[in-house]
Amino acid sequence: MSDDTIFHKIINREIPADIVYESDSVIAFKDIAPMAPVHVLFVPKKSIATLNDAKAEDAALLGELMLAAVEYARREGMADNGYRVVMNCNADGGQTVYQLHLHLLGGTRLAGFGA
Ligand code: IU
Repeated sequence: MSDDTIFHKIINREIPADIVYESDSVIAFKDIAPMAPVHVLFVPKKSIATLNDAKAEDAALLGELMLAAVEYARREGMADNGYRVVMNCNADGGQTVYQLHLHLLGGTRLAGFGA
């Protein structure tokens, strides 16, 4: 399991990021290449490369990621209009950084999936 991704460097303050939330187990920062007016990444501090690598013991951590995103969406005033959370897994899912992370996207009307 890789524990030296760019996100680990952000967690360890080896490279800068615009950090908007942090707890003992989760960090959140603005995406460097935002796909929406609000685009924040919620990342566990524990090394988990992909969603495939999450174990039953990580259930609470995954819930914390989700709830931290909801809380941030509320604070940004996006709760009523809505927002999207996305987790990409492996190549076909579009994952490029192999430390699990949840994307929170909002602040505009996002295009729908599918045809
Ligand atoms: P993905 O789900 O693995 O594709 O998402 C990785 C995201 O990390 C992507 O949206 C990048 O813009 C973002 N990112 C970042 O915020 N800071 C970085 O230094 C790097 C990527 I590299």
